[in-house]
Amino acid sequence: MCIFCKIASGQISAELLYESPTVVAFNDLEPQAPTHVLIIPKAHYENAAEAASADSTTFAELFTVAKKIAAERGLDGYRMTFNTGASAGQSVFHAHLHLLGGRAFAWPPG
Ligand code: DGP
Repeated sequence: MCIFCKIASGQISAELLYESPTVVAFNDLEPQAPTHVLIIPKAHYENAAEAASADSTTFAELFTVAKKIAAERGLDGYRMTFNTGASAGQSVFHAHLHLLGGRAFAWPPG
């Protein structure tokens, strides 16, 4: 079982910021911004593309949760990222939406 499946199922403790029957959100272990939340489907999909194809309703919920957390924190701008594939920086192969906020972000990203 992958690390995010263990967090989603409660086998590894994490402070959950949000939980529904299909999605959980928790703080990133290595935050890259004052807000750095990971929002994941509970079901295991290797990456965002796989998650979107398999369950578009749950995939859409990831964005709804990101919007809710950003609003709760009063973020006036934020970045949402799916690193998809190792060459794009994906290191955990369970689909996850990064919600980053609380500082300015450069474009293009590194
Ligand atoms: P990515 O590189 O896009 O696959 O992002 C994986 C993120 O997951 C990375 O920012 C660090 C975070 N992370 C890895 N292991 C854990 C963990 O056990 N707990 C938490 N909260 N975050 C983790």
